Amino acid sequence: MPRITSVRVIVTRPGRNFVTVKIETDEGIYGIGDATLNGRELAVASYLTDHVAPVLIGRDAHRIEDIWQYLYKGAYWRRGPVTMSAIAAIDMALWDIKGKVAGLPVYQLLGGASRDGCMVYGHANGSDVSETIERAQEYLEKGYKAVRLQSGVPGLKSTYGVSGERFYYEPAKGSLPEESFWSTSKYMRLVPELFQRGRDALGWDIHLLHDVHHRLTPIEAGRLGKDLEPYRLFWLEDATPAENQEAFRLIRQHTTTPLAVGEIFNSIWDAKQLIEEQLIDYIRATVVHAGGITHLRRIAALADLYQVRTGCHGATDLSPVTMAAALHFGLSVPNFGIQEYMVHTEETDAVFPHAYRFDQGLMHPGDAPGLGVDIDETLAAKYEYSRAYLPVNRLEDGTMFNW
Ligand code: GCO
Ligand code: MG
Repeated sequence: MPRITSVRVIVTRPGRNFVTVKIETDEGIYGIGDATLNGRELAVASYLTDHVAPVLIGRDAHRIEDIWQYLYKGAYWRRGPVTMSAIAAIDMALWDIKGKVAGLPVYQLLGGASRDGCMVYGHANGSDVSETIERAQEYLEKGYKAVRLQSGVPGLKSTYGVSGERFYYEPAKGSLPEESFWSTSKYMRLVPELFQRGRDALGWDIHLLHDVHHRLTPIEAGRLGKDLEPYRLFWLEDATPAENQEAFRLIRQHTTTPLAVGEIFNSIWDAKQLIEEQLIDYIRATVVHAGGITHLRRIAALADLYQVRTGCHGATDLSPVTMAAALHFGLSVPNFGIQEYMVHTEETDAVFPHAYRFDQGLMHPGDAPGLGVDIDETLAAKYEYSRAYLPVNRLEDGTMFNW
């Protein structure tokens, strides 16, 4: 039985900030987990170093469920993004260790492959509709089966999901938050045109997705979903803020466009009503922000009872360690739907060498024992942390709004 001898936190910035936990054991085997919480990284780093590491030394690394329960129930203060990202990182690292000890990739420990690979979607972002479609065409050429369309909105200086980069989208920047401005009416006029022209140019064999990024009221979301019905979206994401789960009842009354939600959820309780009332079609909770593989499996098991499928968050602020863990989870879980995939920069990939691979629109975690991802600590040490914030968003009259 491998005993935990050290729990270390590694903060690095190969192009962007990442927090990684490394658990070492007396048998020489170690595991790693992602603890990155975009824009609030050091809070999780401190939670792990100051409060979690001391209670893990000497424990049996194989007791994943018990350690999960110990950290969740034992803190007394349950849930929340900082706590749940810290627990997630420990959980990932312990699965990594168990896989390495067994000599098996983690997906084999989770019941084995339920499919050949995990369908992923890429991000086509353009400053206008034509540019977005051009980028979507590039994804088609790369073999993607699904792509998300986001376009700049005429009359708005900047908008969520659009960046100057071709395949990277990196919203966290600057030592203070950037301010962007929003107009629901301008946006609502643009999106149906985006998808009409998108279908005309890209055809019907590709899945199309869109992220509203929490910016509509439920009745506006109902209207948008209805307007988009002719274009048969794979999903409409984060149509309205989801703290109030009941709000989705109103959207459901008005549209059959499939709904996805949950990238900011951190526990099963955030999604319980949404799932049980079948108010959503896809749950976007991720390994890193929702308590690790152990807790995400629990969420997926609940979702499966209601024919809700998974669609895990996979933006660039989720490190390659999360990407690997998400693919082991996705390959094995019965109700997998799709996985978001934004390629990392070369700098990031060099710090986190990994076994997962992309082929013809599907991704596979590879067959290396454990998670199949590592951290090059010497290289990581060369990139110093620097504070970066997600943007904030205001209405055109200056009112603070949802980003
Ligand atoms: C997505 C997300 C991201 C988040 C980002 C926050 O669907 O990929 O909305 O773009 O905004 O990951 O850290
Ligand atoms: Mg999103």
